[in-house]
Amino acid sequence: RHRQGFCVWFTGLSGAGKSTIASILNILLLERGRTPAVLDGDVVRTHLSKGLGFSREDRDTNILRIGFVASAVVKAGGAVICAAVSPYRAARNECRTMIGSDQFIEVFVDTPLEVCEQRDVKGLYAKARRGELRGFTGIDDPYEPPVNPELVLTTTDVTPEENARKIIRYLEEKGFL
Ligand code: GGZ
Repeated sequence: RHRQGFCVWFTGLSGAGKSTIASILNILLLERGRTPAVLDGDVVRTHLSKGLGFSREDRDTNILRIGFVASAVVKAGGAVICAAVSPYRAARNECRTMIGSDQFIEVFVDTPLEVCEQRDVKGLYAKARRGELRGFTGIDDPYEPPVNPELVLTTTDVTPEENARKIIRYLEEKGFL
């Protein structure tokens, strides 16, 4: 059976909902007979990117490592889901080039900063506001939204399940599933 590799690349602020949608997407893909690799920024930072911080250089290193692993999976015909803040456009575009633009599905999880901050699941926004955490994305560090993402998801009016299904629909339309 012919199988085309692909990478679903989530980008968005901390607390935007990337990991939640990614884990539901993982389940939906499993139901369709795919067994995706999942590269979550938070998790990658405890293994592959252990010791890296949040300077631009370290973030870029983290993102390019994720992109490299993703490109290996895609070249092998696999499915891979990446979920990191990935705040810099240039690094995301390098990953797009490494993976192949046709196989790279950039998904912008467009949750407003105010909403992420209200959710503040990990209390990191509060810390950043108090000045206890420096260089926090969206507070005192940049986030560069994608210019031409394959998909833009909003999360204030759409459930994570619905958003994951939107991605499935996109993958079906493009012939990946
Ligand atoms: C942004 C930070 C920071 C700073 C710690 N800026 O909600 P989370 O907790 O789980 O997601 C964030 C995660 C970001 O790691 P990534 O590997 O996705 O970032 S990047 O793509 O920029 O390399 C957040 C936590 O780590 N975190 N400090 N300063 N997020």
